[in-house]
Amino acid sequence: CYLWDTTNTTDDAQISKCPIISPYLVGYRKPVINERIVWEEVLEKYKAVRCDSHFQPSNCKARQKVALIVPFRDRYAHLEVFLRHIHPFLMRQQLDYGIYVIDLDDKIKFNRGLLLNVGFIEASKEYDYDCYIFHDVDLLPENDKNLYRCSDQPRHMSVAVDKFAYKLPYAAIFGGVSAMTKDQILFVNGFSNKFSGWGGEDDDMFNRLKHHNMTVMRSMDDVSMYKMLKHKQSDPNPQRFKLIRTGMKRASGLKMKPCQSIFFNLWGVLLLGFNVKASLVSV
Ligand code: BGN
Repeated sequence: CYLWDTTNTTDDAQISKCPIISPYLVGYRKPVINERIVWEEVLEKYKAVRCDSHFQPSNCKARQKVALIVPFRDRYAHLEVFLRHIHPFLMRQQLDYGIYVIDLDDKIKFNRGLLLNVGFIEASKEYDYDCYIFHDVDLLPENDKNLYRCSDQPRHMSVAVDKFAYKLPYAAIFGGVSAMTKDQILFVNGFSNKFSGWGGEDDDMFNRLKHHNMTVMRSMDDVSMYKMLKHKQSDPNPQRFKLIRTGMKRASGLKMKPCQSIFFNLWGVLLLGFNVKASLVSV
């Protein structure tokens, strides 16, 4: 890796925009997870990545500046596999990107929403990003046609995960990997900081988006495929149901109509089983 040298930056006026679809995409490629990692080789191979985990294509101007925010706790083995997989994946998409791994003091209980908010604020201080992708460290995208960019509505990206038999577990899911612009994040005041322990902060975000009349977008499930790395189940937060129920009241003093809330969508899971079909859907 190399340090950022401002004299070396490409002059925006002299360089043309990267194509909408990068010529380097390879489509589906099974993620490599068991191979031993030799860091010297990785560093040699990806030396275009700066020491601060930032990369820009050298021959064109990326269409979006993307910050990947990765909440983290203890899973170093996952982090190595994830970084080795995601750097070449994002490079092939010709993105101008930075990766932010946000760790929490060991004394504090894991809080995904809080870590994502911190990542958003810190990344924004560093660079003028267009798009923030909130990314679990245990999810590896399998197809590079799953474009890591934002759109005019928030995107849920981990549509088809192998652990869930490549099916959407429920229509309102917003966890795993999701993409939002700065405006979208600020509009809903980010994630809730109140969800300590596993679960619910993503459902609360879904409610916030709904409440602000936004539409969650998804791509086709044959493109949005992910491999989930194996880990033991984290401790669910027993308070999460109550926090979700009262979330909108806290956020705006308003209560949601029952049909708008996650609970309505969870009923959908019970009724439809594990088989909500994902396509270009909005939920
Ligand atoms: C859901 C969790 C999500 C998680 C998905 C996928 C809750 C709240 C229940 C009302 N939601 O069950 O946070 O992303 O599973 O693992 O637990």
